[in-house]
Amino acid sequence: MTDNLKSNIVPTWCPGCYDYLMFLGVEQSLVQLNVPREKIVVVYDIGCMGNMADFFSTYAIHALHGRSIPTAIGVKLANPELTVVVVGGDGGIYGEGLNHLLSYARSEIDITVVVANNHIYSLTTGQASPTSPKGSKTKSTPLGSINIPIDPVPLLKQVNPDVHAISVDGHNPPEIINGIKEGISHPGFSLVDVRQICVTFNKQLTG
Ligand SMILES: Cc1ncc(C[n+]2csc(CCOP(=O)(O)OP(=O)(O)O)c2C)c(N)n1
Ligand code: SF4
Repeated sequence: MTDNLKSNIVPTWCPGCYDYLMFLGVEQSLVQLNVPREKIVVVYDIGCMGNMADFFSTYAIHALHGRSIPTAIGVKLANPELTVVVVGGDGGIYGEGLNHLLSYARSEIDITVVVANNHIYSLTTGQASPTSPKGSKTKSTPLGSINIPIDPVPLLKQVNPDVHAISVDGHNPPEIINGIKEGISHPGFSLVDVRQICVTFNKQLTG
C-alpha cells in the first residue's frame, strides 16, 4: 500500500478551503486502514467537494448531483469485496439526494458516506442548502432563508436508531481522519458528517 493516493493533478480549491482537509481525511483513513488501492471505489457527488475526483487516484465514479449514494450502492452490490466511499457536499447529499440517504440508512449495505457540510452550495457560488441557518441571506434567499436547517445525525437516527452516523469538526484533521476510519471500519451503512466552512461563500450566512 502506498502512503498517498494523490493523482498528479493539482487541486483547484480556493486557498484556505477546508476541502483540503477532507482530502487528507479520506486519503489518510484509507491508507491507515491499509485498504489496497485496487479495492477502493470512491463515488463523488457534484460540487466543490466532488471535484476531488480529479485529485485522487483510485477507482472512482463522478456521479450526478444527489445521485452518488445509489451509484455507490450499485457498486457495492456488484462486488461486496470493494471498500466503497461516497464523497459529497451538503447540497448533494442532504438536498437533492436526501431520499437516497434516508432510504439506505435503513439498510445494512456497507458503504461510507462522507459529507463536506459547509452549509451552502459552493460550486454554484452560494445558494442556501438544507443546512444553512434560518435567516441566511444567500443568492437564492436574498431576504433570508425561511427554512429551519436539518440536523443530519439525529435525522438518520430517526429512521434507523442503529445506523452509524457521526458528525466531526472539519477543521480538526485527527477528528476527520478518525471519524472516516470509524465509518469505513463499521460493517454497514455509515454517515460521516464533516462540519466545515466555505471560506469564500459562508460570509453570506450571516443573515
Ligand atoms: C441534477 C443537478 N442539479 C443541479 C446541479 C447544479 N449544481 C452543481 S454543483 C451544485 C451545488 C453543490 O453544492 P454542494 O453539494 O453543497 O457541494 P459544494 O459545492 O458545497 O462542495 C449544484 C446545485 C447539477 N449539476 N445537477
Ligand atoms: S468555493 Fe468554498 S468550498 Fe468551493 S473551493 Fe472555494 S472555499 Fe472551497
